[in-house]
Amino acid sequence: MIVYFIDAGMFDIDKNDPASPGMFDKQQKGTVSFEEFGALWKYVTDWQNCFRSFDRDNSGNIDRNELKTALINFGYRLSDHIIDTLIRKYDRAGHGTIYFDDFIQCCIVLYTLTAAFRQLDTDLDGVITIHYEQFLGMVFNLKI
Ligand SMILES: [Ca+2]
Ligand SMILES: [Ca+2]
Repeated sequence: MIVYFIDAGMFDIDKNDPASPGMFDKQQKGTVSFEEFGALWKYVTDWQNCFRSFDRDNSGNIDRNELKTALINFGYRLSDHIIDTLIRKYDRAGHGTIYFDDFIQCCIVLYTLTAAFRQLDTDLDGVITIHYEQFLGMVFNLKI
């Protein structure tokens, strides 16, 4: 399971990104010690438990309504239009549902994009005005 994630690019080693396994390689040796593996394992099982709790019908994947409930629980207020967009983007099999690793990816990307937006939305009204180059800089500097 873990090897699969690494292959999928989920855990790109980036020491500065808290959402990457670099955070488990505390000694920055490029390898993961037993303790660090424990932390990594906990990270994965936490995600698994999170996924299972939102997979209401135990289908092994997250459908549209399950995703909506999950994101509301995480504190996001997103329109149905955006939920549909997320499903389309992360629905690898084309069945209108999202698998475990795609669910994690979806959550992390959403978190990263939201954090980047929030930095510029200083008055927290959900609106930002940025220049073209600011936008490009923002997007290309994202670790997604
Ligand atoms: Ca389900
Ligand atoms: Ca604003």
